[in-house]
Amino acid sequence: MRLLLPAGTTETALVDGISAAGATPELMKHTPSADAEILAYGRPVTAPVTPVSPNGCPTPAAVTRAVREILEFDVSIVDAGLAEPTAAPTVDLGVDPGADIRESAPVPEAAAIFDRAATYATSLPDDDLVIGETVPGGTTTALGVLTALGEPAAVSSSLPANPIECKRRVVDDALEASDLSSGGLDGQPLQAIEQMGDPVQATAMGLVTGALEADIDVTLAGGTQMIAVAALLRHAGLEGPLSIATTSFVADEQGDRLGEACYRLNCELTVTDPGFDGREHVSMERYCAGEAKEGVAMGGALSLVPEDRLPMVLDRFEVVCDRLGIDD
Ligand code: AAM
Repeated sequence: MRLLLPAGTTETALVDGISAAGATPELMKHTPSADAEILAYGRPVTAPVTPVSPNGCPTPAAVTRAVREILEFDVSIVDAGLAEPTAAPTVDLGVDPGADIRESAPVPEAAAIFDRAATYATSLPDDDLVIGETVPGGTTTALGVLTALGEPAAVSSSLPANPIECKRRVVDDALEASDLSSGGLDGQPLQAIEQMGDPVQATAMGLVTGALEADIDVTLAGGTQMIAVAALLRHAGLEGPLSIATTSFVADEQGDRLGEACYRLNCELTVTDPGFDGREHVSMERYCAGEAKEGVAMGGALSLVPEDRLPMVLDRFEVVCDRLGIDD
């Protein structure tokens, strides 16, 4: 099994109050680079910060890393538009950061990125891939492409109180900037990413397509951003079942909408509950309060953990938090 992590950025994350995937907008551009280092080395190496929410909730990369330290799976990080350097080894597919979706073409190279990611994934030696994401602002760009495709527009948030009205305003402005109406790009997924999305979506879509072509089993590891990737794949004509693994934090927030979206997109849904409510640790309490919720393949990584090893993973998460300087 290999975890593939497309890591990138969109300037859409700079909209005030739209994301908690970083303590401040200035620090948020380092989040994907730091997430990559945490996954690869267990702590930031050259990135200036450990990504935390404004309330100090640590990045889901810390959970995925804890699982990795117990289960020891391979990881490849794909540079899907990093804006800052990372000391993690990355696969270079020549992907640039995404612009604000309120510009007319935030991902002008979407089709080329898709092709390169598909070619890369087709060549992998693995039997199983878990594909995650890290892209602050990614739930807003997910709303962007879902709206352009004419799919039900329900997305989660890294904030406990989802700033959904703010996201809708940004998406409305983005539609206007691209001279589009809702549903105007039905059946045109790469165009939807080019005009309304982010480079991580183009990369993830290509990775899944290439892997499935090579008969590699794929799990989409994430919440509503992966629902958006699944919708993009369906609009590209991909048939056959897909599979999504996400956390109970996303499932609790989304209620029936998550299962309905998976049913409509023919996606098998796995929801993992890490049992954080049974522990007294400030990071776990913050997750239980609805912060962060998912990201960096957290739900997919947790879905690999046999039940009897979950306590070991939680112990290790505490060790990782300690290493990252997060108070307990
Ligand atoms: C990724 N790194 C993170 C993080 N994510 N570090 C701290 N907190 C998170 N939540 P939004 O659209 O609200 O920004 O949520 C999406 C982001 O949150 C993604 O980067 C996802 O991987 C997660």
